[in-house]
Amino acid sequence: MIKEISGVEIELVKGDIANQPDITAIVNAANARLQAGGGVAGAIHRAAGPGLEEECRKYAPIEPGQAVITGGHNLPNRYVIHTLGPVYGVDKPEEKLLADCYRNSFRLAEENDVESIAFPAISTGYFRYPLEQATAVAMRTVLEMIPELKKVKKIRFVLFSDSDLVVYEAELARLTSG
Ligand code: AR6
Repeated sequence: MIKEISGVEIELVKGDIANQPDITAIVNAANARLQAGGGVAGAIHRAAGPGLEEECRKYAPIEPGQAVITGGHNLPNRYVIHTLGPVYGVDKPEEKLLADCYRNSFRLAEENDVESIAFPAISTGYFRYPLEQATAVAMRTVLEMIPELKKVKKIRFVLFSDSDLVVYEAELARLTSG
């Protein structure tokens, strides 16, 4: 699904965040230490190679809601934006912290002239944020940010399963209808 809002394209796809060659910056659902780990972070670090962990060392540790930017190393993307989502039920207030992840990622994207950015569903894996709730926060925050964006022209959400994609599609349709 693709929707254009105020000149910015929002695209929802099923896929692997580490395989988005046409995107300037991909966002990593990182851990505080900015190390490889599993899920999204594992996939990104595997594809980027050891240079990424090395570059990350100087920024670690980060706090929930914070974001930092590095090069893409062996990835096809110019940048990786690493953000730490809240652990559901532990890091509070979780809605604000999750929204901060998206806001701070956009801030770094804008500062670095990023035209296209791809997000995974931050916090919805190992960090157990219920997908429907996380989707609502992600989508609402993105729609709030769009009027402030000067550089970013394309926002892609990369979902890992068909069922996750359906939830995102329903939320985007709901928020942009009428
Ligand atoms: N591409 C796109 N989405 C993916 C991929 C992929 N390659 N792999 C998983 N997902 P998670 P979190 C989906 O756990 O909850 C790590 O170990 C997944 O199905 O990667 O923020 C880190 O080191 C889920 O919907 O991120 C941290 O310690 C979503 O991406 C911790 O997990 C996020 O899953 C971060 O946990």
